Amino acid sequence: MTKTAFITGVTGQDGAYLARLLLQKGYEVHGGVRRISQPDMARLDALGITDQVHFHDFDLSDSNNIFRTIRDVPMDEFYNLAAQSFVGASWDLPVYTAEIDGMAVVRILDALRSLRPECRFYQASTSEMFGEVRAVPQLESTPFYPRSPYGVSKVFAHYMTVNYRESFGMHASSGILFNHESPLRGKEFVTRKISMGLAALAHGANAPVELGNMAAKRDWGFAGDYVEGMWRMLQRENAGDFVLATGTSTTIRDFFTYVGEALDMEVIWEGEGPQEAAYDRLSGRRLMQVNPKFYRPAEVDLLLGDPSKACNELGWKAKTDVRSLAMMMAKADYDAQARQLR
Ligand code: NDP
Ligand code: GDR
Repeated sequence: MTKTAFITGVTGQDGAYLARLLLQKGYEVHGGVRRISQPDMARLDALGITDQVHFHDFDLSDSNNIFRTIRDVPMDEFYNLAAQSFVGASWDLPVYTAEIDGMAVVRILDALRSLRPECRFYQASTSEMFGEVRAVPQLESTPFYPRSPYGVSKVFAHYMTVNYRESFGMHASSGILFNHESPLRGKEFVTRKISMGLAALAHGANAPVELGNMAAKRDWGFAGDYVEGMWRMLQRENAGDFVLATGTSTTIRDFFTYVGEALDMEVIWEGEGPQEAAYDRLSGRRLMQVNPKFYRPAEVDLLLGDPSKACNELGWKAKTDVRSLAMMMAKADYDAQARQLR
């Protein structure tokens, strides 16, 4: 029998890749879309699947809408990927972030409990819950110490997911995913900012890429690999919590260098902190300068995940290393900009 999935945040990076994966597996895919003046289907269009997804008006800020959607849309699996997902914005939008990334998750869980107790649930948890470095590498049992309103809201949603599983026997899983990127990544996130900015410089633009803290380290994987892990969590007999990560951590600085190399630049570094700058040895051009406005009020310095549990219990492993990811994103942005310039 055809399985049916509902994806919140279907227009986002992960939503698009997950929708494609589930369609390939023969699912009927339903997606929640916010009512905005011009709905943006660019990611689903890029994957060529827009006309295969059933769309529904859906907004996490409207509890009645959440209830009616769960009552009316057929669903065997519910993937909650929608969020105010930009950590940097969460200090400016703390209450909104808490509502959307925290409270709305209880509303979903409670509606599922009442209306569809058999429906399997996936919550998009995050390595940002680890926050301040307490242990390296980080795994399912590492204590949380979130460092942003985003991280705090996600910890609340994570424990609500655990609580509904333990209290009501719901099949509710939480994927603690480390950073995952792709050519479909939002333009404000650091990897995409770098790949777009360096691609523009490779095409002859002059403006160096403006960035913040270059020393932070992240465990970066490819989003296309990670959605497979989400799906596997819901196929298990028992729900649980799983870290998905590559097991390798890289500074922003090194990611920048990898993207530069993919675009035939030889990146050299000078200065430190706010004075730090990058140049291309071959052309002598300045590639990067620090703009302190991109520093965060509190930083997460080092994320490095241990995905052993996912590997052993889900048979999941990240297939794309950070250099391949940097190359994939550099090439995609370079080619896209070349098409625009034609
Ligand atoms: P994106 O920012 O690309 O996508 C977020 C999605 O949520 C978009 O479809 C957006 O819709 C939707 N959305 C935002 N606010 C609302 C709302 N109020 N009601 C309904 N929908 C809303 O995020 P990603 O795909 O990168 O991430 C998916 C999830 O995984 C998020 O929950 C994120 O916090 C979490 N996560 C992501 C990681 C990563 O590295 N990518 C790592 C760990 C966790 P619209 O198109 O209208 O903006
Ligand atoms: P993150 O991703 O906060 O880890 O959250 P982001 O790419 O925004 O930042 C990563 C690191 O880069 C540093 N940085 C900059 N970041 C941005 N955005 N812009 C800059 O100019 C810049 N310069 C330096 C940041 O300070 C930070 O240390 C992502 C999101 O997808 C979350 O939703 C998800 O939960 C986590 O990954 C895991």
